[in-house]
Amino acid sequence: MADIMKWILARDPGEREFHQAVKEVIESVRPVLDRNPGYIQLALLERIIEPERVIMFRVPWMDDQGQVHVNRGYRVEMSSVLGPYKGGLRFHPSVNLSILKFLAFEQVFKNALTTLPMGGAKGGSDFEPKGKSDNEVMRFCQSFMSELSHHIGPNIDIPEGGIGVGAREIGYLFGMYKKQRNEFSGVLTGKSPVWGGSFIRPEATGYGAVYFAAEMLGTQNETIEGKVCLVSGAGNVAQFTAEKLIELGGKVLTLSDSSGYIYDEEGIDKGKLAFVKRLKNIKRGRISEYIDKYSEAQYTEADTSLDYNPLWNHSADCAFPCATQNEINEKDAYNLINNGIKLVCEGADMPVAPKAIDIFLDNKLLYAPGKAANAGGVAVSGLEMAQNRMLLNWSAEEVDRRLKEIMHNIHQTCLDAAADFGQPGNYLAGANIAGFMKVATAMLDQGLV
Ligand code: NDP
Ligand code: 2IT
Repeated sequence: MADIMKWILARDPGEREFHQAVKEVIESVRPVLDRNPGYIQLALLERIIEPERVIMFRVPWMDDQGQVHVNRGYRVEMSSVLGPYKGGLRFHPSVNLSILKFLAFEQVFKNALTTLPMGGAKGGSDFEPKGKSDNEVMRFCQSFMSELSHHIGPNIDIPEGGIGVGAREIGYLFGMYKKQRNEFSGVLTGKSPVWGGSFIRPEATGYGAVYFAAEMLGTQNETIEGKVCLVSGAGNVAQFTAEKLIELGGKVLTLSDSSGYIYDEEGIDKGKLAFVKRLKNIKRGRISEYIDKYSEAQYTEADTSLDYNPLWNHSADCAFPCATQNEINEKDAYNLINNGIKLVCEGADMPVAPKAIDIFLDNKLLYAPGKAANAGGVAVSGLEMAQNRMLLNWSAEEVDRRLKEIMHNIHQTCLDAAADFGQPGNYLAGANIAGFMKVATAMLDQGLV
């Protein structure tokens, strides 16, 4: 096992986030390999951590002043053992191969946990959509898709949104794919329900994370009602996490973006959340503008000289990190615990750093890893694919009912796998083991390919 880490450190030097994601899974699945020593000779782990295919391409585009820019586009097709490649796109200046390999790797196990037939992939670009006009974003999306369209398809690889890629970008990407291929198909998910999307897809990741948290609390005969919650981010996942928490009687105190966070002691209610949605999704503004409207709240600017994030240093019951990777470090973990936190549920991918995870597990907190807790998003993408194949649309109630059932089943699967391998209540071990076992079984069935 140590050899595998040594191997990828030498083979992929500098891919810090990818190493972090791989190490976590390898440590969790050790007992599975002890039970199945044959997996070693078959190099199952080595095969799982090597992407089936990586596509990298130039994305030239012209801004509104006529200046040409060049970005880099990627699609990491990690595994197709359970179905066609499936996973989101991220447009953010920090995007690089390490980040997309970590996300594609996580996606393989996440998608396995949904029980739907989907392989794992992730793509994106180091393009910064913030501050760009709609026309600039459209030209970028068209250039990106003019290349990506050669590599994807409804039976091959089905991308979706993610950080920096929302309904607007999915529309432009779909339009270009359709024009290039002369084909109206379910090649992307997260489409508008007006032209082939599923109801509840925008809500699914956040709602699913709250359903998962409710399942965890249920094991201790508790509910979301009355729970004081810290939520980070102000994008898709954060908005719908907050929405479902409020609906179930929780009190949401915080939201954030990369510039800072707001703390509203009264709680962010339905009306205030509607303001945030307009601010972020239509006006494309900053979360700091919340206090212009609600002056009783406080805004704290992000301060990179601090070795902790003050958002996580408030008294609360539950924490929902919904922004990005590694947003809760060791110090934040201690701050959360000292402030009485009982549950940490990852809406984002890998938001809790490894040492912070250890602290939560050592303190017997209810801690849910993203690959289980935020799987509702990709699960409803799978339901969108199913609806596209049938050329029909289920009602919002029907999709929400299926989402709830899927989250219930993922929760149970994690608990069962953890208990089976001697770590009862450890959702991290449970998610990694259950996802890995499904992928490993399919790989054995399909031979050395
Ligand atoms: P959005 O782009 O809608 O929102 C992202 C939010 O996080 C924004 O508030 C953004 O602030 C903030 N953020 C992004 N990068 C950073 C950073 N480096 N530092 C601080 N804040 C940052 O993305 P989503 O809500 O879709 O995604 C959030 C997380 O959830 C990601 O980890 C994503 O991979 C994961 N996820 C998303 C799913 C989905 O269905 N959308 C499904 C499963 C997981 P700012 O505006 O300042 O950049
Ligand atoms: O991280 C994720 O699971 C997503 N961004 C959603 C992927 C998808 O294909 O729905």
